[in-house]
Amino acid sequence: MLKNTDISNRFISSWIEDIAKITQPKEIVLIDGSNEQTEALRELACSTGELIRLNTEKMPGCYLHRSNPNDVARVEDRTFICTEKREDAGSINNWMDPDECKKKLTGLYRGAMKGKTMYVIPYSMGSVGSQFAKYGIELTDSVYVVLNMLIMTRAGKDALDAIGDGDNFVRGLHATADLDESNRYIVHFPEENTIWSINSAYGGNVLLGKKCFALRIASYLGRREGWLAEHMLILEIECPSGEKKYICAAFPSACGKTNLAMLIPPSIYQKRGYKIRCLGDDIAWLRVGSDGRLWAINPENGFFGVAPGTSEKTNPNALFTVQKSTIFTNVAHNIDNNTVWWEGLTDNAPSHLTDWKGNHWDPKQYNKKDPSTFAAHPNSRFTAPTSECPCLSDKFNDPDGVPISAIIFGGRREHLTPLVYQSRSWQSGVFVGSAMASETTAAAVGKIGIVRRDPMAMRPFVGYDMGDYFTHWLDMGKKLSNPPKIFHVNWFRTDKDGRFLWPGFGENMRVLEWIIKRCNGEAEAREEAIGYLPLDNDICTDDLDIFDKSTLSELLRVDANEWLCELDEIEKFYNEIGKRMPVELYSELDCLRKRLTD
Ligand code: SAT
Ligand code: MN
Repeated sequence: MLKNTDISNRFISSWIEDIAKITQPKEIVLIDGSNEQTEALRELACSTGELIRLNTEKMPGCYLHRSNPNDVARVEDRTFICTEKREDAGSINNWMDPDECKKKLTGLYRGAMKGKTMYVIPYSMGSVGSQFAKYGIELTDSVYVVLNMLIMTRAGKDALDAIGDGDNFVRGLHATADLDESNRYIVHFPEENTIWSINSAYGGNVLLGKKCFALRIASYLGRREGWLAEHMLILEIECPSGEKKYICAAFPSACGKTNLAMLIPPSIYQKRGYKIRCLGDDIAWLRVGSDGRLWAINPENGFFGVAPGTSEKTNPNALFTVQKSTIFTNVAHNIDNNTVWWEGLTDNAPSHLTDWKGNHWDPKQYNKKDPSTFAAHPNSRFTAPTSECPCLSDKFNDPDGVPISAIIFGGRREHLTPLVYQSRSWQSGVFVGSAMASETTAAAVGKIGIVRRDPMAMRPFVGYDMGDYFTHWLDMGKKLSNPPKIFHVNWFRTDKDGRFLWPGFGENMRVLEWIIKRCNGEAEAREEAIGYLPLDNDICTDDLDIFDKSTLSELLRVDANEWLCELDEIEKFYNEIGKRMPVELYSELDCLRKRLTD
């Protein structure tokens, strides 16, 4: 039944046979990564209406896809970690008994691919052959998933060859089924290197190389093998001296990782010779190098970025990237010129739009405060190849990765956390990461704008117990003779009228400069209970016309009472994590409480 070539690896072929017996596809097609096959699949998707080909002159190789309106974001309450023992999944994750789960889902998978093609996608996370690389195979009945995976991962023959005759690959199974929300499941069997997904066809639920493998399964493997899989962007800063430094930064979904990773420095910084280049916007795999430093790669090969808000002003590099070879999901369609639009792309909407659900869009109905009136869905996305990114670092494909000087944690907080501060040590940096919280966004189904604890921006993505995860972070620090310095930033602090105090976007370069100077021992700091903060003149505000120094003082203010309340919340969260919470972090918490009350 398998088309193209037969697969000689018997672990793969017998697994495919087993799955085909259950799902009953009419045929099975191996994805080889060739241009011919990819083009034929695009044609097929256009003929069925799954994709709309956009203006070939203005946006060559670009397509629009609309997902089912009930299926527009990750579904955390339907995401499960199925370990043999419940306690190994931890108290933060949803858990199901692996046997029970398989029984239940096998029922749902039975006959789910009848009359359809099952595609076999071999893929590599990381450059094929790199010491960081890990391999997977996704079986799916969705052409949209295949075309996205071909952008997001290194998929095709090379990955299959790299797996060779072995059994060391992640088995991913996805069936669209009938998109029934009440039977939507995203389940992980970390002990068996296996992922099952059903009844969704959207983003992180179905592009199994991304959150499911590169974070949930990989974090589990990383703990076992002594490395880290993190929800982090990676960027390169070229300093005026020509020296290049690398930074990782963890922010929850839809908090500006893509924007920071592709930042264009303000003109005064450009004149001084600063350049920023991107290595990744979502995921980093981190290993201890033989030099005692932490080395990172981005295991992905594309960007699955949030479209709304992306503009010539906020992220010109991303906008350039998505002009070619990009799949847009749930953005608005500009029917006059067959291009795309989303809120924030331009100040005014074009006159004739079809909204993300495929209906005529009436601009008169538009209400800025009501996302249900938007032309594009707030979590609409672009899937774009890294190769189209004009500021991609030439280290992107380096199999050894890049050495990391600084790790930044950040969240979306109206109050409390200052613009930037540095932790005192690796251990206190792990505390800072563990205590992260952020207001929720449209990237996951649920209420928006609620503060929730989101340690290391990994709450939805750690494939095992959260306490063990923190212990693993502490252990990693012990193996690093030259660890990165750890910082926390907050671009989202507001004044009493709810306006953002900090301009953000390219201006974040001013904060990055302080961070790099701290790493180089070139900037002073004032010591506060929570860590080290910049002295008033150490964040450059030249050329920031609408900005006065009192705003900066407000941005860097630490309010002991607010922090004491926060510590109570952190402690509650630690208690929720339970008995595997490392004592070191409770002791960080106690010491901070003491410093704040002294
Ligand atoms: O849908 S994804 O999980 O891939 C995107 C995100 O939430 O960061
Ligand atoms: Mn993400």
